[in-house]
Amino acid sequence: MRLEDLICEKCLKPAGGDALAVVDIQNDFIPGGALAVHGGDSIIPGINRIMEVFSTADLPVILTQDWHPSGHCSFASAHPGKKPYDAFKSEGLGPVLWPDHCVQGSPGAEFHRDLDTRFAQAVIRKGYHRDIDSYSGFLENDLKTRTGLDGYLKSRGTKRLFICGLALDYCVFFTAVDGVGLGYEMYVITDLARPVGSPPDSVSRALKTMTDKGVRFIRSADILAG
Ligand code: VGL
Ligand code: ZN
Repeated sequence: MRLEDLICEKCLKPAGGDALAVVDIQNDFIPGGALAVHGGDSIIPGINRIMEVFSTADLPVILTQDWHPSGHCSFASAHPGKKPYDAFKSEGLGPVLWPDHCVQGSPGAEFHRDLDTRFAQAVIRKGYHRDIDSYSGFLENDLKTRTGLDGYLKSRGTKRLFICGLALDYCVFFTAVDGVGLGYEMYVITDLARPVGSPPDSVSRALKTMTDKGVRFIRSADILAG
């Protein structure tokens, strides 16, 4: 299954009840960063355009920000003898360990300078508990601890959430699946997301699971400005 082949919705105009979440457009996920996602920078201009469409229509735009303390449990450096991208599976961690990334207050944790953060009304930070990782913007990997995103969206009347950003096979994927579980209609904007691709089956697993759970896919060009 390839992202380009997924069935896409056509020509949809954002309206009341819609919101946009932009996932982890931070220096460490951009080429040159600690956990670089191939082509991560190439989606930023398109993300700015779509954020403008939502904010101009007075619809919620939320940024998520990976925000780890130093020594975070998801870092290979916290596990003696392990290297970044080594396979690792334990409660709420894995399937691989990561390089140190998005350390709180570090330049790598900052939003990329080209991201136009003026269009966002809320920033949800995640992954700030040293012993729990959080791929999803809604729920930490213990599947209990909430980030507050659901409360924010519900209080702004959101029913349908569009997501884009990095990385397709981790934070975008888990946010999309949790969103469905919390009752949102979820749309991944296919041309505005890029994967890490580690381990090698991470993208195919993510696409299959999202499809099975009822996540929908749309191209940014099919989201119409008002
Ligand atoms: C992410 C791996 C580790 C992501 C965050 O934003 O997708 N991936 N931390
Ligand atoms: Zn992380």
